[in-house]
Amino acid sequence: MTVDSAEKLLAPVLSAHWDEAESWTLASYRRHDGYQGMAKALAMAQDDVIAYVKDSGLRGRGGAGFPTGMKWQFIPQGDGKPHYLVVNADESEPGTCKDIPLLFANPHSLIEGMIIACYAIRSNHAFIYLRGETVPVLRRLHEAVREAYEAGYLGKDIQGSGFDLELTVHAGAGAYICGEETALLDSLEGRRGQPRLRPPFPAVEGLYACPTVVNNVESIASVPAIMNRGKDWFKSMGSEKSPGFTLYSLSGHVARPGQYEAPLGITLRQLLDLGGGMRPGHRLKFWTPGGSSTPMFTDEQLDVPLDYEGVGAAGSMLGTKALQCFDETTCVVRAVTRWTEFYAHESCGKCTPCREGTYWLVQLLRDIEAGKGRPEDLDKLNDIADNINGKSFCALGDGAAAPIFSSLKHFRAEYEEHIERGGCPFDPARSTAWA
Ligand code: L3W
Ligand code: SF4
Repeated sequence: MTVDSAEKLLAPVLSAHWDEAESWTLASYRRHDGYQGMAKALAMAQDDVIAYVKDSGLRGRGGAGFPTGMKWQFIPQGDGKPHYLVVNADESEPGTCKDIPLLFANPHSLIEGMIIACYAIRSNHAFIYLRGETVPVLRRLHEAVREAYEAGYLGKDIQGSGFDLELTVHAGAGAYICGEETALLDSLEGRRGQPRLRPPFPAVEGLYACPTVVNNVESIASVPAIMNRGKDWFKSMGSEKSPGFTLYSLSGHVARPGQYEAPLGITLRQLLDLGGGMRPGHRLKFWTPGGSSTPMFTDEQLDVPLDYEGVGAAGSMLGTKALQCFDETTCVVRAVTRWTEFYAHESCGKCTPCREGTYWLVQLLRDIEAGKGRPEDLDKLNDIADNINGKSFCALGDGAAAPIFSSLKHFRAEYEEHIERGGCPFDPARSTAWA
């Protein structure tokens, strides 16, 4: 495919103006129909807004793909309790890098989406829980929120609608587990961030034990365009069960890594065409469809449609659409060791399978990588991962097991080679993945 025909696949909406000067300002956002979706929503009945977003088919962009409108509908009405919207901006999944650039370049799309969501679910207080290390993004968000208050998009009686909304930006302290929605809520309440038992789901008992919608940044930022351009326009992209546009984060050994906004359902082959292919002279060895928590694929899955059904049917998860591509110079044992070290470090320690299991996985992997592995270690790796997967308290455990299972499935011979040779068959100087 030529670059020209590959570029026809693009559907820039959230990223359409990122390269314009001061794209993050209210003035720039307004020049591109900013806050028009909000105006339409505020003129509608609240339940109609929920029904509209539900009919659009928008699915959560944080990893699970849960229908956004349905989540809003779960919020009980007439219960007399405050309702909250909490935006999960704690982006930390390895390879995932879409929400931070979106917030940096186009923060008003999120603020506008939050106003629409809060109006729909009858919430007068919304929170953004931001990954704390991203200080420049925090500053930019604060500035955008200030602009929105000054323009009357936040605060009392928004644009004469009678609807009030306060918006608080909260910076987390850098723990991966706080991206899990209930750990995030504990952290926001001032406690140590550890997952809560679900049910009750946040929609029933969330922040301060009140009904709460927790949505990903990209999910909420997509809502204004849907309200403004219409649900049929949105559904004209993607597939029947996974409609719309989305941000794909292409990274690793590719010629032009970056964010590519395109309809759901395109393939990695097409994305690689957009990104100039693998770096010259190299070929794809393995890749993740949605961050390291999603089982890895090889070049055999290049034509799998990148939507929830297509990736699911092929044995993985679309997750956050973080497509990390590794070429033939990468040692798969080394890559999986690094990911597993991450999970062991970030395990919150609440449940035994994940806390102990990730520790032991790291010990075995480090031994194999260092040439001290034994043949029986491969079954042991599989056994430990099996005792984590589905037996842990939250999704972090399953995520830690995923690269173990999938790397053993596709690259068992490479593990065996490490054990037989008593060391890594890759020249570390040539293995640039970790340079
Ligand atoms: C009310 C019910 N609400 C489900 C809600 C639930 C949540 C959403 C999805 O994990 C995945 C995970 C990571 N009544 C409900 C209900 N809900 N049933 O729906 O829930 P769930 O449990 O399917 O997923 P989750 O716990 O939200 C998300 C994977 O994403 N992932 C992680 C990415 C990390 C980031 C990041 O760093 N920003 O996103 C990547 O693949 O492993 O499987 O809201 O309350 N009956
Ligand atoms: Fe904590 Fe891991 Fe258990 Fe999740 S699976 S609760 S991160 S120990």
